[in-house]
This record gives sequence, C-alpha cells and structure tokens, in this order.
Amino acid sequence: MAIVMQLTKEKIIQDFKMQLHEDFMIQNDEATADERFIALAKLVKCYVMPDWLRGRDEIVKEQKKTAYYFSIEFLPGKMLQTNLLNLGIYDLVQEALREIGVDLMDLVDAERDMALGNGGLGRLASCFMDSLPTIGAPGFGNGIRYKYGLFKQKIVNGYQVELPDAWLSSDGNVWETKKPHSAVDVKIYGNVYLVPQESGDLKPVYENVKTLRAVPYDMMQIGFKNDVVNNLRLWDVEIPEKYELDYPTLADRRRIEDITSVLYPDDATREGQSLRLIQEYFMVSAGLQTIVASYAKMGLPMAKIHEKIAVHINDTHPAMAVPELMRILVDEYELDWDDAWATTTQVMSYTNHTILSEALEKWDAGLFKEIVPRIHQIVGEIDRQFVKTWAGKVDTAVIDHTRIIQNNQIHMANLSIIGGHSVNGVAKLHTELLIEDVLKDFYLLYPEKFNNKTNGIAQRRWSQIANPSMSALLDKQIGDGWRSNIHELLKLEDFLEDATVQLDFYQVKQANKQRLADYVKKTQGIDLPIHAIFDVQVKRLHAYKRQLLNVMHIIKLYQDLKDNAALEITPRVFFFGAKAAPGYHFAKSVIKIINELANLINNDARLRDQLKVVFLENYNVSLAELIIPAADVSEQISTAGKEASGTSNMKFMMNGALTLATLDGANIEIKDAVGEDNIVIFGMDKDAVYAHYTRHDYNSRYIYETNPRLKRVVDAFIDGTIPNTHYEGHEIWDALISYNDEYFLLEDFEDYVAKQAYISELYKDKNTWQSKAMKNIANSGRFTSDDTIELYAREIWGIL
Ligand code: C3B
Repeated sequence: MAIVMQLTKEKIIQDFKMQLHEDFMIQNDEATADERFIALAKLVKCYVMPDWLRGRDEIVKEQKKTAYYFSIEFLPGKMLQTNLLNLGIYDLVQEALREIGVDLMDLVDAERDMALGNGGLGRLASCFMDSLPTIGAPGFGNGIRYKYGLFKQKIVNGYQVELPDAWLSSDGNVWETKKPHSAVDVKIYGNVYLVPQESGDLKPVYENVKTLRAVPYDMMQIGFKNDVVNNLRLWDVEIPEKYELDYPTLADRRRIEDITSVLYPDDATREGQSLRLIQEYFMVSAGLQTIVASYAKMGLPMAKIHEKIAVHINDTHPAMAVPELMRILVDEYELDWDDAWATTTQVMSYTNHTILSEALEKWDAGLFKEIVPRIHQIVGEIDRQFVKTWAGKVDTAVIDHTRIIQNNQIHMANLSIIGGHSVNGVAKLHTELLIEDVLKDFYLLYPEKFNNKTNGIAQRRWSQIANPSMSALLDKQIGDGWRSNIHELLKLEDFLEDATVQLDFYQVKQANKQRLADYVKKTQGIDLPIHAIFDVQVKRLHAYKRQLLNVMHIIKLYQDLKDNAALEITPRVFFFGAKAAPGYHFAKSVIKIINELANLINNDARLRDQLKVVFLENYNVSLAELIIPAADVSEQISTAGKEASGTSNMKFMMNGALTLATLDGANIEIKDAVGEDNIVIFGMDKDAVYAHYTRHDYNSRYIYETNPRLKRVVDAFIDGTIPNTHYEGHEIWDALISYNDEYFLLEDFEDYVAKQAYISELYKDKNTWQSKAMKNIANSGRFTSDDTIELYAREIWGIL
C-alpha cells in the first residue's frame, strides 16, 4: 500500500521539518519559500519512491507491454500541485503547512515553470504524461533535458525581447533523479563501411566517429489516486571519460554541451541547423538503446519486440526512431533485414500535428549523411525497398510523392508513415484533411494505418488546480464525484436554467476576473473593469491563428467610439498572450502593433473604460492557469483547416468561457458537444477556404476597395492611427492587400464583427450568458486526455 495512505498532519510536519534540517540545516521559521518548496518536493519524492520502483520492476517481472512516447518537447509547467493532488494529499499537506505558519501557495509560486516545449504539441505531451498513469497504462515519456527552456519574453518599447530561460538551478530540478547507471553511448559523424563477413552478412565498421554519453534524468509521473507511477525520461549529454581525448579543447567540449542546451523556439518551421538533427538523433538513439536493453532482459526473441514495446513518434522530430531501431536490430542483434523490418513497423506509430507544409520536416541528405552516416544508409535501404515493393502496383506519381528520399531531401513524415503501423491526426477535421489532401497518396497505399485521436486535456490541472473557486462551487452543486470522474460534470445540465446557480457561477467568474485584474495591475499598472467582457486570445503568435483579425475588430471598436463620443458599448477587455518565434518577423510585428494599440487605447480617457487591451508578457503554463479561469470569451479564430486541433479551446470551455470560433480543428467537436446555441461560430468553413484554393479567385484588394468600413480599419495600420508602428503597419498592410491576405482575414472580417456584436448583446443578459457558460462546463468532460490516451493505449499501442 502506498505510503501516502498512512500520512497524518503530524507526520507531514515532522517529515517536512526533518527535510529542511537535512537539506539546508535550518528551522522552518528561517526558511525561504524556495527552500520550503525544495524540502516539500523532496518529501513527496520520498513518499512516491516505493511505488515508482515497484511499477518499474513489475514491467520486467510481468513482461508488460509498454509504450514509449518520444517527443522533442514536454511542457509540464509546475508539478507541485499536480503531484499533491494526484497523490490525494493536497488538502492534508495544505493544512499541515498552515499549522506551522506556511502558505502552500507561496511554495507553489517558488517553483519554476518547466518549459521544455513551445506550445500545443509540448503541452499535449505533458497532459498525456498525467493521464497515462491515471488510467493505469504503462506509458513512459522520452525527451531531452534542455538546460534552457523556451525563451523568456520581455516586452520592451512594445517589442518582444527574448531572454534565456535558465530554469535549472545549479542543483538541477528537484523532481528528477539522475541515473548514470543507465547511461548509454551515442555515435555521430565519421564514416561507416560495410564489410562482408564469412557468413556473407555485411557488418558496419565505423571510423572517426564522435561518441557522446547520454545520461538519463527520470521524473516520476503520478497517476490520480491509484498508486501508479510512470516515468518521464529526459536525456542530457556528457563527454564519456573513455573518449575524452576526442574533445581536447574547451570549445570542443562546449559544442558537445550545446546538444542539450536549448529548446528550439520555433514550433512550426524547421530549424535548419545540424544541431537540431543531432538533438533528434541523440534523443532517439539513447531512448531506444535503453528500451531494447530492457526488452532483452525479458529473454524473449528480438524479432517479437513489438509484442512488448510500442514507440510513439510525436510529430516527425523523433522519426529517426525507425532507422535507429533497424540499426540496433540488424547491426547489434544480427536480425535479418526483413525480420527487423516486420517488427519495427509494428513497434512504431506516428501522430501528425499540423498540415502546414513548412512544418513538415525535411533534411538535406548530405547533412544527414555527415551527421548520422549509418542511419543515412539505412534510410536509403528503406527507401529502396519501399520503391521496389510498390513498383508496378501503383502509379509512379504516387511512389514519387511518397518515397522518403526526394530531390536529395529526406522526408521525415514519409519515413514515419512508411516505418510505422499507425498514423493519426489530432481532431476529426484534421484527420479528414490528412486523408483527403495532405497525405492522400499514403492513404491510397495504407488506408488501414489512418485513424483519428482528438486531443484532450488533463482536466485536473485545468479545473481543480487552476480554478479552485469553480471547483468548490461544483462540489456544492453536483457533489465531488466529478473530481475523479470528469463525466459527472454532465450533472450540471440539471441546473442550466436555475437562476441561483447561474448567479453563483457568475460570482465565481467575477472573482477569477478580479484575480487576473490584480495581476495586471501589479505587473503593468493598468486598472481593469471586471464588469467588462474578458475576451482572451492566448496561443503562439502565428499568421494562421489570426491574432490580427482580433486586432482589426479592436480597431473597428476604437474607431466607433472615437466617431461618437456618446456611444455606449458593452465594455470589453481584450487580452493577448503570445510568443513569436525569434526569427518570425511578421509575428513580431503583430506583437508590436498590439502593444502600441494597447497604449493608445488604455491611455485615452474619452473611451471611458469601455475598451482596454492587455498584452500579457511571457505567456506560459502558469500564466494560462491564471488567465483561462478568468475568460468570458475564448478566441479560436484560425483560418478554417489550418489549426490541427487546438487544446486551449477545451480548457476555456471547461472553465465556462463561450467560444468564438471558426469551424476549425476541435472547435467543431466543441460545437457538437454544446450545440450551436452555446458557441458562436463565424466565417468560412474549410470547404469555402479550399474552394478559393482550387478556383484561385480570392482577391483581398477587391474586398478592401468595396467595403469602406473595412478599408478604414485596414488603413489604420498605415495612416498614423497607431503610433510608433510605421514599419510594422506597412508590413501588415502589404500582407493584407499587396500579398492578397493569405489567411482570408478580410473575407471573414464582417461576420467576425457581427458575431462580436452578438456577444456584446448576449452578455447584457447575465442569466442567458451564464446558462450557456454552464452548458459548456457540463459538456467539457468529453475532452479529457484520460479518454484520449486510453484510445491510444488500446487502439494504437495495445498496452491495456
Ligand atoms: C500544435 C497544433 O498547432 C495544435 O493545433 C494542436 O492542438 C497541438 O499541436 C497538439 O496536437 N502544434 C504545435 O504546437 N507545434 C507543432 N510543431 C505542430 C503542431
């Protein structure tokens, strides 16, 4: 039985004080919040350790099939609250600390955000890490322990400035355990020759390689109140003692350390440097070597490794898992190519997270050959066999489009699809688009591989932890069963028309808005009216996500208010939170525009607090936990077809915001869950967008010239309305008019404005509004990542 079952307040106090003694040699009343956080975290680790070890041992002893989720990004945020909650000791610890004069929230604040991811993809991986142990599935993460996470964003004169995020203290991360015991060597560079053996087999002989030492750091992933503990393994690089002579200078050593230094802050376009390729191979090779070694301990035949091991390729970054497993099986375990291939393809599965073509990774074959020569050979052989298999069976055009090596480039998505047994999209529409359009040639070859797994969210973090006041109200109204079974939120359906309950939910929302307003006052000195609609768009800054459409609507409201000093609108506060990739020029211009527009509007007394704009600096997981519970309106306004799924849309819904959305990604499934009356949909659907693509008939200049109201809004970018944005304004104007508005903002503008006006009207009727908000909360349970991951576990990995 888990240790936590026997804990009492007294025991926790005693252990906590002991831990402070041991780690810092201080008494509780002398300790800083940092020290208390570390002591508590270490204590939690101690409590969990027996279950963690037991889980690990059981896998080998019971020969359980295990899935490994390979991802170049994980975005856990903070872990203290999640860990306490999942252990079922949150309240007990809170009370124990209170008794000795310590506020748990101060310890929570002291924890650093672990931001080893860019956005949705990384956060999804972390939601899955929470859900896997919760459903009792043996599913482990495998990634990189970056010394610097996603950059820290500062806004200076309205511009984004990127600072390094040195999240690791000199003592490392308190949640992790370094395991030199399980370190492995990874080889890069050099030459490889295939030398014929007496047996007739070819054996690779390496020359001039560089050997890296991969050292794992393990982090426990605790299931919700079920004693199950899984593992997230993050790899760090070291220089192996044995090969020290290969790295004689300090500069040589630094180059090696760089491999795990930074997370690339670009979540869509390929980072062209060889360092990224090395990161990918390093993570894949280290992970697979330990996985195969642990399978070998079971004493089962290598050709059947797929019966005990599943490896998931999260987006294409870990795609080298396919050739690397082939390398291990063929070169090290001496399997025949065909046997190795048969089992490898059964081990591997792949999730596609985007249809944006610039995000489909391709590597120059020359670079590939230089950095991972043996992998390059193996990929060449896989490609050759692929072509041979399909030659004469399908159109040559189909083979030309689907083969791995094309024009001297290695297509990582093609490798992932050919080398695995499953390809999934992340929302129904997204999967449809993969099948009909982006991957249609692959669908012709392998229809059986394709499936959909709509994303989900770890609801415990996004409700119980992020929104304690709403959680308390839910307990009062429907009982606390929803905390362990999120589908019980449906019980709220019985109260949608109950005016008292509506008022209660309204008050909770207002309190959460106050909490956010206090933060904005403290950090930016801006006073915000909490009776205003809090309208929020938080996500990475990307042209396709159309933050600019939101800006255009704000400009329109501003112009209306300036035109008519007596005009009364439903007051609004528009919030933005967004990081732009450092090299993404256009996105950075949009940030500048938002900040200057915010200055202009927030300092104009004649607007009488009817309009405010706030850009929240350094959007991250912790800030999301503050912002999302305070939102009245959730902006999900991407060009239809472009957002693969979205996950913040689900978090907002669960916290009682109304979604203002295009029919894109999972917005469609939110609409299906709540019904058309409880979501606000606008703009072109995917078919309308694709019709423009096929007809080539979109003409933004025509729309601009024939709609005076819209023209005035667009011209505001260049006519001096927004101060200090001469350059950025022209860049944006050009994108919209000279370059024909790639994301159709102009076409969707009028409908967007109309639906925003509808929202303003609707908000005046508090009861109706609250009833719709509650409808959203009640139906949000279907987006739990517990259910999503259960489908992965059953249908893709076969581990349940
Ligand atoms: C994102 C997509 O943009 C989102 O629509 C999706 O919800 C998430 O992945 C999770 O599936 N994504 C990302 O954050 N980074 C990429 N490189 C590709 C997709």
